[in-house]
Amino acid sequence: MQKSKVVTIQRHIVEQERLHPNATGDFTCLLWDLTIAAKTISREVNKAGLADILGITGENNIHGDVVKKLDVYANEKIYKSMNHGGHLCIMASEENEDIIPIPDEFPKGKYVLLFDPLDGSSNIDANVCVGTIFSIYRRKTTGKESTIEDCLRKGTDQVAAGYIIYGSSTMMVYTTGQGVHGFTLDPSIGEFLLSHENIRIPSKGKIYSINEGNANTWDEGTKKYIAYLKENDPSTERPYSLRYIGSLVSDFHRNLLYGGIFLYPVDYKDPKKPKAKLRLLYEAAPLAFIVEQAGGKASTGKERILNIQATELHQKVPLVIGSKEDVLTYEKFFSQK
Ligand code: AHM
Ligand code: MG
Repeated sequence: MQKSKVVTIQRHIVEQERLHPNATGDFTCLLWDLTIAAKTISREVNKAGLADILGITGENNIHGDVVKKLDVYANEKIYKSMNHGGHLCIMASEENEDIIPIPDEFPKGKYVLLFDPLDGSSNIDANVCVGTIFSIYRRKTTGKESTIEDCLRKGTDQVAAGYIIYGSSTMMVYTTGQGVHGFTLDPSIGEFLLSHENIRIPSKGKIYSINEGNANTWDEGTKKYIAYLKENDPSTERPYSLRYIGSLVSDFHRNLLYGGIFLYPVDYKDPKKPKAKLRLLYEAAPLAFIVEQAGGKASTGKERILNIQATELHQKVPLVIGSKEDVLTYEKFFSQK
């Protein structure tokens, strides 16, 4: 006899919305549209090695990265799935320099969608997991047209956030502020089924994830913290193991389930021009919302990620995210540098 009930993502979203007495169903439809885009992207990612879709377009995106065809595909798929439902007033994507308005012919809604269509896509030719990250806000401006102000937000204002990981199976993980829930796509029936209810990140892990090739560019606090993790002290479960895929969603997802810490600190190669890599609005803030809902923590080293007010669409921030105790220990090292 099967013990657990089968819950589709659709049913789960509806049940979550019922917890809000004034809900109109709009939000449920929005998330539902996103799952359709996710399924289509999953299908394309899975057959990437077969089709001519694999490879580069030859263009560079606004960050100077080489754009892969699947990035373009995922970006268009999300845009086209989300632009006509009447739930959104504006969108922004890692792949577009400016805000993405809803075309005039379609109804406008009260939500804002920020997304990274295919994060980690530089790995895709090697069959490494990639992911889509999304963040949803309520509209803030009241004028006829939604503006960039609706996108430049503080992470604490998010009403939902999540990611889809295209891995050995495709999973969607999301939060609406009532815990973090994971769904695995059953390709035989084309449905995301609840597989990880109320995910909690262990308060301390044994894994650290950082690009160690950049060690010479780190600040002193980060250098000392990573050296500390490598010291031998079984009573504190050190040395930690290094696991770095170089695909944020994959590194984050593993640490969310097993515990651990992911770091992408500022690069001080040119001390006059310190550089962060990851983007606040559609990478750091949504994952920070998820990790906090799972009992973890996300920080720049000195500031809670969710407290940062965005001032630019593609703003970059240092990101230290994962198990609460690990991030707290990092913050201690960082403050003593
Ligand atoms: P992308 O949005 O262009 O894919 O870049 C973000 C990716 C993250 O997935 C990953 O954590 C990071 O870049 C890896 O960077 P690096 O190769 O410098 O270690
Ligand atoms: Mg990205």
